Amino acid sequence: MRMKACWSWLMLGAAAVGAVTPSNLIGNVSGRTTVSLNGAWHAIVDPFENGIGAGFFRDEKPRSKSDRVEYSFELSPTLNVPGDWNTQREALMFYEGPVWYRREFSYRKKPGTRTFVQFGAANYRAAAYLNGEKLGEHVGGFNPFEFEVTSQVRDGGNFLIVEVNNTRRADGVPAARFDWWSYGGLTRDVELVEVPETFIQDYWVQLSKGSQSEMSGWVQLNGAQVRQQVTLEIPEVHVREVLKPDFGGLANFRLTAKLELWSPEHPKLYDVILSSGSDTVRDQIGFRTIEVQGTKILLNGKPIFLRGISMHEEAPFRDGRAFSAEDAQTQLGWVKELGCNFVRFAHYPHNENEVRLADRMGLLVWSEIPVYWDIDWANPATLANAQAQLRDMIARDHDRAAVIFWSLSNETPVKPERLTFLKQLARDAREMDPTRLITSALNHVDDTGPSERTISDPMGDVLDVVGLNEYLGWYWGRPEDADKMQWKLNWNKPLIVSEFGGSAVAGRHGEADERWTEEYQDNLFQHQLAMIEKMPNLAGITPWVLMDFRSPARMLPGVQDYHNRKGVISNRGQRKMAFYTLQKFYRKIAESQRQ
Ligand code: GCB
Repeated sequence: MRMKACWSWLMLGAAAVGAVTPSNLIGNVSGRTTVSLNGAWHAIVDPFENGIGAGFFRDEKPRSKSDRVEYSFELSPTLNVPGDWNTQREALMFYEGPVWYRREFSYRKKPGTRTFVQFGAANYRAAAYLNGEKLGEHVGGFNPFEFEVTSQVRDGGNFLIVEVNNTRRADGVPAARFDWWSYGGLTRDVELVEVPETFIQDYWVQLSKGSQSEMSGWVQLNGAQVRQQVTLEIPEVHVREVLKPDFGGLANFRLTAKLELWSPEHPKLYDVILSSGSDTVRDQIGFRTIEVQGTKILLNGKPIFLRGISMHEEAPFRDGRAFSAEDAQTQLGWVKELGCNFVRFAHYPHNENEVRLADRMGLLVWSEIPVYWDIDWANPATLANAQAQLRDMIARDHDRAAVIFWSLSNETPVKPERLTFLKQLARDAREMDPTRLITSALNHVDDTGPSERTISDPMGDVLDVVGLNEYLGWYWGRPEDADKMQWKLNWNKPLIVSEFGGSAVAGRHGEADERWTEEYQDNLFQHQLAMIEKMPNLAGITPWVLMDFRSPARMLPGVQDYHNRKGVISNRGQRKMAFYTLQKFYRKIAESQRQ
């Protein structure tokens, strides 16, 4: 494998202005000193964005009784961070626009350290100010970003103000239409992170493509002393390497080790310790290989069938965006209960709790950026935005063994400017990560016979693994039509049926041909699974979807009430009949794979 320069050298267009890009490891590893800024933040809902002109970021107070200051954080109610605003106040459920958040904190500066403020995610645009001074801006709702505040943070009292705006935009990623809720707010953790003056910004510790014992990677330092040596240790296998970074602070390495490989049956993680100067970070990393051979996907050199499910980052039992370790535990617990070895995190990068838990539980992961349906393909700013979101997704999770696919897009229309756009993303992804597989969920098929469909989207030329969303029995035809349907694929590549499904209200029963009943959904699953088993090149499936989720496009009263009901589990945790049908199918497959 060609040694990869660290991301900082890639000029991919910035989704963050003023931030350390790509944002990734500064605070998300153990060994760092962090100060949580989670909790109650005062928040001003500002539909006309008056706060820019009025200077809300200065947090002024009237100095005399005649002074006119037409806003007050103190008098404005609070919102919890992390959390979306929509589900914290009824009046904000449908709100789209700016909200200004303020959090006061006291701080003691430590000599010889640098301080960053890190946001796990803010949907969709954010502008941050510390003590009245602008730190920078960020675009894109699902990736972490951080700003260095070493020179702005004060000994004693500080105030951090963030304007978050979830307004959908035609030139955004995603654009103005999508089938999920545009939850706004500081949706993931916010914290201060203290690091030494020269610190380990990022590292790549993974097996080389195709090798089960050779590791090639790099460590990137940031600071004044970037040529200071770096030590890489994996004590369990007696690895201890001393590395010398180049003038840019990048230290490449290549080593061999006798490793137990990570797999769903044996999700072995090793303690990895990196140290340089006074900085030490510890991580837990698994090692595995992932490749394609003809129509097969090989994990650690052996073919694997991916028994998966798609899921949104939607909180179980309560409403809103999921963010916590408990949310992840509940949802991935259900994924395991279904008998899955694979999960598709649709349609955007999910929070790190989910990815890290997948690593520990032994669930393979499909990770995706929100290039969804139609977007402004010909707009260079939209491309730069998507490139930055791809870069930051890879930056955060490139050391997670669980992640095997980077997905570039979902159900995008076939047209030349879209192909140019997605090809660029594929090139970027392969350059940043030559080890994982590139996929996309496609939905363009040709009618090549009365009961024959051919997957012919030209993106198939570009991908390693073809994803197909087909909704036979729901958006077209009847569930029984699956019995005679034949599928063809234009490439000798693995195929994953990345979506099929139908909606059912948990507890609503009726005949198998009655829409919205559990019986309809279950019947659809039975016919689909029988059809899919016979599909050519089939390497896995991720039916739509684990749990019911909020969607503005789903209005039918008494049935949807602004929820997409295609979950095999309701958002209150009720398992529908289709859950058990899928579970039975996966048991059968797992059994046949054991033999
Ligand atoms: C799709 C989309 C997914 C939708 C789903 C549906 O094809 O990829 O985001 O929610 O269909 O329920 O229609």
